[in-house]
This record gives sequence, C-alpha cells and structure tokens, in this order.
Amino acid sequence: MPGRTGASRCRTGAGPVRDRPPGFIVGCMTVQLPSAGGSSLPQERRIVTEIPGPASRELLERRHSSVARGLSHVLPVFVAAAGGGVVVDVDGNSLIDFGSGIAVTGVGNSAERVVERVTEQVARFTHTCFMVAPYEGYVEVCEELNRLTPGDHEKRSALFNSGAEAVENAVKIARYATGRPAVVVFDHAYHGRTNLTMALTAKNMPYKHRFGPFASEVYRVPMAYPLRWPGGPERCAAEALDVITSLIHTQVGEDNVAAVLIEPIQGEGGFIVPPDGFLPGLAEFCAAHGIVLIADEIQSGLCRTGDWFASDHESVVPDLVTTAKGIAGGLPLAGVTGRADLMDAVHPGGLGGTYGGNPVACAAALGSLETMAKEDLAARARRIGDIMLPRLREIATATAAIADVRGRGAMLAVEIVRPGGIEPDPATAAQVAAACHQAGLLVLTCGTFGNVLRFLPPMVIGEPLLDEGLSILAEAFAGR
Ligand code: PLZ
Repeated sequence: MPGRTGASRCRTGAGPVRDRPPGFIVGCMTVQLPSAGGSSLPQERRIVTEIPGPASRELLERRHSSVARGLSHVLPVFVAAAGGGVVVDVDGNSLIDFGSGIAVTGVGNSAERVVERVTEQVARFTHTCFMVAPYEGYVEVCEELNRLTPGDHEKRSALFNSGAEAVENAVKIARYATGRPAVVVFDHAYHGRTNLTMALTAKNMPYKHRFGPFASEVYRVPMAYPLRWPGGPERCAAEALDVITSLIHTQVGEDNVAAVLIEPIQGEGGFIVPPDGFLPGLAEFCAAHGIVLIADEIQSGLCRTGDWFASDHESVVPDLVTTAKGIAGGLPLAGVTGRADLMDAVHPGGLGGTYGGNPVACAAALGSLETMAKEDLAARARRIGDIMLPRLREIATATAAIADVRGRGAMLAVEIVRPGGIEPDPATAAQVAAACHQAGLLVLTCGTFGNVLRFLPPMVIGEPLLDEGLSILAEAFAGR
C-alpha cells in the first residue's frame, strides 16, 4: 500500500516524529528530545520556540487532515515525553504541568513503578479477557479498591475501561439491586460522554448538543454551590438539602429512586466544593430511603484532594464509588466499588466487557497505588494545597476578576467573573489560560460557564516548579 505509507509522512520529509532520532532539526535549530520520560526528565520550564512551535504546527496540519474535528485540544503542542511536573513537546519546550492530563497522572507520567509493572506484564501476556480466563492482577486491584475506598464494610469491585463506563455500570448495579428506575443527578454534574452519562451530565455545549435523544429516568436537582447559592454560602448546605429532598419527594418519589449520583467535589462543572454538612446530609437522606448513594470519585479520588477519596473529608461512606483517571498512572482503567450486597446482586454474566480490567492496565494500577501509598501522595496533595491556596488568595486579592478561590489538596480552582459581581467571565478565563500556555504553564479551564481556571498538578511535582507556575499565573492576572 504505497499510498498509505506516503500519507503518513510529513510533507517536509522529516518523517513521523517516532522515526526521528532524539535530536532533529527544526528550522535552523537542533532540538534534543529526551529519549525517555518519567521523573528523571529535567524538572525545569524551558521555552525555546513560540507555542505551538514549528514541529507541533507541522503535526497539527497532519492532525487536521486525519483526525475528526470533534476532538479539540487545550493546548496544541504535541508531546515527546513527560514526567514529574513537566511535559516536553516535540519542539523541545518543557512546560510546567498543572493539568496531569485531567487529573490522571497524579503519580507523574511514566512513573517508575508503573513503568516497571507494565513492562513486566506486557512481556508476560497482554490480554485474555477476564470473562474468558481470569488473572491475579484484576483480583489484586479489586482487593486494593475494596480496602482503600471509604468504609470498612464488606465490598466488591468490578473493573471497566473508562470513567463513563464505570458510572454506567454503577447505575446498572443500583437499578438492579433496588428494582427502581430513577437516578438523581445535580446541576453542573459531569459523568461522561456515552448515551446514559450524557443524560447524567448537566452541560449542553459541548457535551450533549445535538447528540440526543437521551436516556430517561434521570432527574436533575440543584447543587450546593456556595458562591452562587441565592441564600448565601452560610445557608447553602441546609437550604440545598431542603430543596433537593423536597424535589425528590414531590417530583420523583423516594421509592422510585435507585440512586443519587454525585461528585463529592464537582470536576468539569467548575470544581464546586459543597459546604460542610451537605454530603453527610445527603448520605443520611439516601440511607433513610433505601437509595444507593453513588460517589463519582473519578476526578476527585486517589489522593487528589489530600485524602484517598474526597468523601473521606467528612467521613461520608457512599454505597458505591466510581474510580478511573488517577488509578492507573495514565493507562485506561476504571472501577465500581461498593457494598457487597449491592455489587453481588447482579446475576453472573450481567457485568463485563472485552477489555475491562485489562492485565496491563491492572499492572499499571498496582504500580500507581503502590506509589501513592509508599510516597504518601495524599500528604503531598495536602502540601500542594498548603502552598497554592495562600498564593491563589494573594492573586485574588490583587484582581477584581476572581470571585472565589476553592478546592482541596491538589484539586484547586479560581472562578473568574466580571468585576463588581459574580457574572461569569469566560473570555478572561480563556485569556489568562492562553497567557499561561504561552509562558509555559499548562492550565485547564472548566465550569458550566467556562469561567473557572483549574489546577491539577501531579502530586509528585517539585516545589520550585509549583512556585514558578504560581508566579506565571500571578503575572497572567496582572493588570486585570
Ligand atoms: N466522572 C467526575 O471527571 C471525566 C472529561 C474530559 P471518562 N472528566 C474529564 C472530556 O472532555 O471528555 C469524568 C469525570 C467524572 C466521569 C468522567 C468520565 O470519565 O474516563 O472520560 O469516560
């Protein structure tokens, strides 16, 4: 197929990046690209070209003629290597990573134990399908999840490929176990892009627009969002609980509700931290009515907020917990963990999937969980919060554009508004993010209104990089 070979080559003739030697020519400059990632990469910010540079732009052109338009990029630099707190692009720029690939690489990219375990596993066998012939790694990951998730009751787990798939399965299990149809979700919620999880997700653009019709029996209630609660942050927890329980009673009926599904700290919806008392109150209501409380800890879990799980902060014990993202150091893996009686209600063969709990992903998870425990990454996350929060508050004092600084551990955000009120200002959020990107700091935005800048550094990031990142952020806000 000569045509195919030809199509995969760069128009400049430089060839695909993977075929190039570690040092290659961009314009008149020789760029030394690292041959490996991981924490041994120089932990430094280094900007050697404009962002994106010529090699990234070249790849971007190929991307545009080969990859669907529906996939967008926060920052169109193509990655050559990553590790610790940096991402190195194909032009040799080294960016400070405040995103962790959306809360995934908390243990760092190509983390040592992840690489070791994966390398060893990939050489032994890559797949059997757990439903065809099982293997120990899957069982070990489930044991670990059962042990680490909140509560010391008897638990079971099942593994899947993505967060959305885990959420779908949690809903399947809750419906099966209760025999009830309804699922209650929240304003600003994000649970995925599959058909059921689109229905569970709140935001239309870009996630749902023109992708319907959506699944039925999904009921949305207000979120306890302190900054925007009409009665003010002090009354938010109690009033939100009143509104929610009353809506469930009058519009759905408690006995029709299989599950209440909530992110203990909302992620995509804007890093919304419910006030103290809200989650325990919700758990109490669920328990009183035989409703399964599902905590979607896909973004907030696995040491990110300074505990193993965000639910731990107020000792909330959900009936089911979904995990993904941070669990396997970047390999695709997700889990549903929870009460043995609920999990074991489903008939044999009722749960599964070809790749769910793939042995290589399980090996990665074991390496990643081991690293979290050994290096006490929850403590590292708390330390990151202790360093970042005061600096973020300082930045917020110097600008009228920030209405709120919030989050816990290494899951932090600032909400950007028009000065003088709380009207969302997504344009300024986008400008600040772009200024950070140009200066070599990878930050992400989020929020229903697109006006939240979020910070999710790898828990293993070094403090000098953290400091430097914060200074870049302060600079990006200067004069706003
Ligand atoms: N639940 C709480 O944060 C994924 C989405 C990125 P998947 N969030 C990042 C995007 O734009 O697609 C997420 C989450 C919470 C579920 C999910 C879904 O996880 O692994 O992306 O399916």
